[in-house]
Amino acid sequence: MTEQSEFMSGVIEGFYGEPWTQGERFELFGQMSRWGLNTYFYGPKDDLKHRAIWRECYTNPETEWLGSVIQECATHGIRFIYGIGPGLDIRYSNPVDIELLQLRLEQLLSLGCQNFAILFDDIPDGMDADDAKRFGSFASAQCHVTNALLLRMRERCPQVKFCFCPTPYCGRMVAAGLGGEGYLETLGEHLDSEIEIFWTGPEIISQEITVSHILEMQRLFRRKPLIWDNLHANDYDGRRFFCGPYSGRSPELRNLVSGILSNPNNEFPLNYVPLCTLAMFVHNTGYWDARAAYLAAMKDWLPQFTTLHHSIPLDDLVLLGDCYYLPQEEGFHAEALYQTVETVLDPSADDWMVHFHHFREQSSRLKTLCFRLTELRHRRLFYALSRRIWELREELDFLERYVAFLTTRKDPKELFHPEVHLAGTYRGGIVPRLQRLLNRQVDGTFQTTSPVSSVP
Ligand code: GDL
Repeated sequence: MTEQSEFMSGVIEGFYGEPWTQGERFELFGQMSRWGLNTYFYGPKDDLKHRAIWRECYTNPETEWLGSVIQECATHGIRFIYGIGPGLDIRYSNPVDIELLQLRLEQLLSLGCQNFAILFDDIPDGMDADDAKRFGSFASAQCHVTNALLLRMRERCPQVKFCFCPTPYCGRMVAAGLGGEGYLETLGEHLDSEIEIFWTGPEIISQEITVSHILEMQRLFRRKPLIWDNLHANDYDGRRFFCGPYSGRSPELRNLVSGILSNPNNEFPLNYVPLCTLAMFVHNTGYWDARAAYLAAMKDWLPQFTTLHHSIPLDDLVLLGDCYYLPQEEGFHAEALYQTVETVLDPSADDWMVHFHHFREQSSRLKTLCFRLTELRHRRLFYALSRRIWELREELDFLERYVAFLTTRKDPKELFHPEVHLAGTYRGGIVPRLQRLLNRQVDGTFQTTSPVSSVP
């Protein structure tokens, strides 16, 4: 944001859960400068001072490590943005709260930070009675606090730049009325025109962000939106991670937004392909082929997969990556595997034997790979993968046993009683049990497994 016109591209450390380590951040900055990504935004939801106790300044040891992050960004020519989220309990009409926010930002300013983000995402949708009386609307209250802070910080340092995250930060939230009527219009009108506004697209996790959607947001915001992209975030589902390519956004978008920042997987080592392909997307000229970008990035990632005894072939890594591709899309080979399993589970399917052999071959390839990954030299990478690939291996093993049972059973009514995958142990626990009470239909709606009349 040193140059208003410079397109921001990079990374948000903005997920729920354990923040990255210093070592991981420094590795990230090295990658970013190699790939030509220029912005890093510090805003981990569970840094207590980012949200829960935002009124408290950082201690000396904390300022030391934050200062070194800011320095390291500067060394790599990366813009550092510090985010603070006071929305859980701020009193918008209380001048003391604005003072405290100012103190927090001044502490960061003294460490060399000039870019700030004030975040109002994921907070209670309502205000204290005094605030409501004074401001009338949520949006006015938030604009008041943010504009006031910008003015005060400009007095300290005229170069400071601000970003703002609205309470409804995607199309679906606006449609649901979050933040109150006319929230975005008020923002467009009253938030200082130099402040960037974050937007995640039509959804929190947007499969696609179209040009027409962004044009509409530009109109409402009266400025270009700044994309906070949750495409590769996985904090909402601990069983998954996403290493598919940056996709579902057309290259024209780059002229219509002021930047694209990705809030990726919690596990830092799993972000190589997501961030590498984001960089490719940002710098791409001509047709954008997400799959080709993915395959190229996978090839670059492969050297991190050296193991004690075996080398991992690129094709195997691609197969694994395809199993953990994108939130709403499996990669090509994982989708093919799924189709094969579906066919194999129906013993009356045409060419059943062909599919059966194909399944056995793919499954054994994946299981061997999962085993080999346990010997990765890059232990952080293995630990990031470990629980997920354990589950994958277990599930394939279970399927293999089930399919073998299908081939040997005498009576079609005979039931499968696995000796290894014991009920209550395998896929046990309160969450899977609760999940089994509701069945998801193909159209996305849910149905209970037991007949229920309407609630009295
Ligand atoms: C969110 C949060 C973000 C979180 C993400 C994915 C925004 C603006 N806020 O709602 O911190 O990581 O979803 O769960 O996206």
